[in-house]
Amino acid sequence: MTAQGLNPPSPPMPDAERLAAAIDGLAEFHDSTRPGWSREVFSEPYRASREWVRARMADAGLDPVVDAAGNIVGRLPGARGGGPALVTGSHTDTVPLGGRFDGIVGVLSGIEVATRLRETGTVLEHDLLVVDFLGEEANEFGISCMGSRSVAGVLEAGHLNRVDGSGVRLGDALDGFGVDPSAALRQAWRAGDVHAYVELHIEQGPLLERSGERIGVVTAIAGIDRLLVNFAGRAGHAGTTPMADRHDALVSAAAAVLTVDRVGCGAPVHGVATSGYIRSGPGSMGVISDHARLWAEIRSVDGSWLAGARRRIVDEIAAEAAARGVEIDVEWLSDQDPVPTAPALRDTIGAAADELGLSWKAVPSGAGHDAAHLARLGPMGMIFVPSRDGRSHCPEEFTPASDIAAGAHVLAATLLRLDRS
Ligand code: HGY
Ligand code: MN
Ligand code: MN
Repeated sequence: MTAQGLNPPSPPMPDAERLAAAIDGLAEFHDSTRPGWSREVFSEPYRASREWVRARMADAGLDPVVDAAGNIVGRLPGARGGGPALVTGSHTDTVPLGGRFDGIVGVLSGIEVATRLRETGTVLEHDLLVVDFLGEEANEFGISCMGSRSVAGVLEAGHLNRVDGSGVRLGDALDGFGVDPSAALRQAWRAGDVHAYVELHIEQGPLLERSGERIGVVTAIAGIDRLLVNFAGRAGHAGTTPMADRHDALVSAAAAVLTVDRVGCGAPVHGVATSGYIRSGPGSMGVISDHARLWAEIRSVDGSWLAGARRRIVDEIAAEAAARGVEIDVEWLSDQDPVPTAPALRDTIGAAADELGLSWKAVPSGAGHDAAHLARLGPMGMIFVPSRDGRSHCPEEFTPASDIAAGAHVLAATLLRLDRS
């Protein structure tokens, strides 16, 4: 144990092969009937994988517990433990037909770093928590980051009444997964519980790879506004109804998809807009659609652009639908503001990368992360490693083991520095 204030001990090198094997091991838990890796929240592969993650944390001596929101929380006791903790982690659920690295890298690297600290007898002053947060990805409930919202105290009772495409309530889905929804609403960590939170994650975009830098020091996490637009038109015979007389819900929804794209393409700063999917009916070629639903999202690290884009999208969709005599109803499913990382942690991560001789650059995160919610509890920072071809949320998602190990090494060096701050 080194005394307070002296230079932190040299960060132990992660075991790159063990970390790569862990990533491969977790990748086994997926719906093998579909391409890529599908391990969505509440799915059977996800349920089975939670037991595997908990066992790995136990093997690492982290004495894991599953909290009231279903988060798996491992703890490496510090010399002056019991006070504000160092926290790292991420998520292990995937999008449908996703990849093997998004979120997974952060959870398994956290376990690897804790393992290396124990193996080298490097005792931190603070407790180190390694967390696998429940349900980070976007889902049909419209509530991502379920577990990190709970610990940050922003999982709300109203969220539990959201339903997915088949009408299941989020509260019932949590209950079926062994989570007590009401307890999940009441287990917020106190702001003083977190000394600092640092999350390692793949960039999921092209900036690092294009720059040739090894490490990304994240400046801000994009705000994400997700919306559901209901279109109500009028059914009719596809063959006999003149075009001018139609109130076609599906056509208005399709026009809305182009509106969403146009708003995103018009962003003068970092701003993007994406239509996720449409559901319409009655779903026969011989019938004009009388209802349609569009799920879409807009994102930006610039809060003022985001606010303007929200207004423009709704105004333009409404005007187009009105011109067709189609009525709309807009429900904003989530409105997560942009979250800057803590400047002090950016400096610490940059210094850690410098110490290890790894080049780095400051990058924004277009992706959302659990870290955006943990920022409510203490200083938050994120470390990125490159994504090949900038691809993610697809089977092509890939980051070489050497880059992941480098990211884990920077995580270790950052935690050691923060431990003395
Ligand atoms: O969708 C996202 O931004 C993240 O990958 N959950
Ligand atoms: Mn992620
Ligand atoms: Mn993701």
